[in-house]
Amino acid sequence: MKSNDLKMEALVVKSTGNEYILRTNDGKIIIASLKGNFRIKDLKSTNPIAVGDRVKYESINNDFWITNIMERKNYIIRKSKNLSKKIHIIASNIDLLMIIVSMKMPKTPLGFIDRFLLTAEAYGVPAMIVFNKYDIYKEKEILEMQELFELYNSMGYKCIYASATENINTNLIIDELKDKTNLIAGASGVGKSSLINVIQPHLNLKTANISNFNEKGKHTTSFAEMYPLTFGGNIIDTPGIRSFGILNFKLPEIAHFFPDMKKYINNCKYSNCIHMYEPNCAIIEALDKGEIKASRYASYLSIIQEFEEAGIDYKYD
Ligand SMILES: Nc1nc2c(ncn2[C@@H]2O[C@H](COP(=O)(O)OP(=O)(O)OP(=O)(O)O)[C@@H](O)[C@H]2O)c(=O)[nH]1
Ligand SMILES: [Mg+2]
Ligand SMILES: [Zn+2]
Repeated sequence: MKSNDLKMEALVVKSTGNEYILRTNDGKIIIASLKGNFRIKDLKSTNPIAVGDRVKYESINNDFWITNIMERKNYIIRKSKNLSKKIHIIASNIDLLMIIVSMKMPKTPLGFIDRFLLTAEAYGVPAMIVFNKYDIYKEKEILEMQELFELYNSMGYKCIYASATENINTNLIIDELKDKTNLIAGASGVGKSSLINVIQPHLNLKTANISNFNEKGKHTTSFAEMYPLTFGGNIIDTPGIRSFGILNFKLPEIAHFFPDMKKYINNCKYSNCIHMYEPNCAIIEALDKGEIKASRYASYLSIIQEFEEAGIDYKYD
């Protein structure tokens, strides 16, 4: 090992597909490229290097080249937009996944929340939920939100309600983010970049009104990017997505990533039960008794059906 090896280590803070922005160990920002023969074993992703990766690099004639990627602690993926067989790594080495949702303008469907949580469980990333835009909720949304707090708290997911525009509870968010590498994710227009701007005003991230026509976000943020937090830690703003993906899991494993179902699995008659048509299924019984919420089971079913439609036993969603 050369004596300057450590100096040549850096953190990937942004990738546009052909160039990589790195933060070096001494805090400098440099732009690096990937050598043509760079490969990562075992992962069919469109991007071999993602935000959050620790890499080694070398400098040749003032150009920087990434030479190695260090082992990932974890990562979060989504299905690639164009190539359905491929996946896209959103970010790696995450300490906290903060899922941003909204009860209105735009309303986040429960299925989205459950898919985000499923992926977090599958890849071992601690997750919590922030209900943003609290300032515009009426009684109906507040009641609905309270039910969701109860549901998700009972599974161990912390929930916070907040408002970026009215600066409500952003201090509670700061307490969660401090000294961690945080991935901020959620649908377009829920206010991810707006929340980050309240927490770190100097970043001045681009935000945009949601469309009046269909009350959807306009995909304002286009690349995931990591910023250092002035109070310690890092924050990754991401483009709005509908859901994450999972890879290489077998159908009977899926319910293990639903903490509210997991506790019943051992009581099913068949060890490879997928909790749909099997007799003596403990999960169906719990559902009938109201111990498992119908919305959660519906999310579970939609994921299983997608896997089945794909015609193989395991697949990303
Ligand atoms: N009323 C209200 N509006 C908010 C709040 N937070 C964000 N907004 C508005 O929602 C719109 C979308 O906010 P963005 O921060 O761009 O949303 P985003 O999640 O980053 O969206 P993408 O980058 O497209 O994924 C903007 O018009 C914000 O002003 C909030 O707490 N309350
Ligand atoms: Mg944004
Ligand atoms: Zn079962």
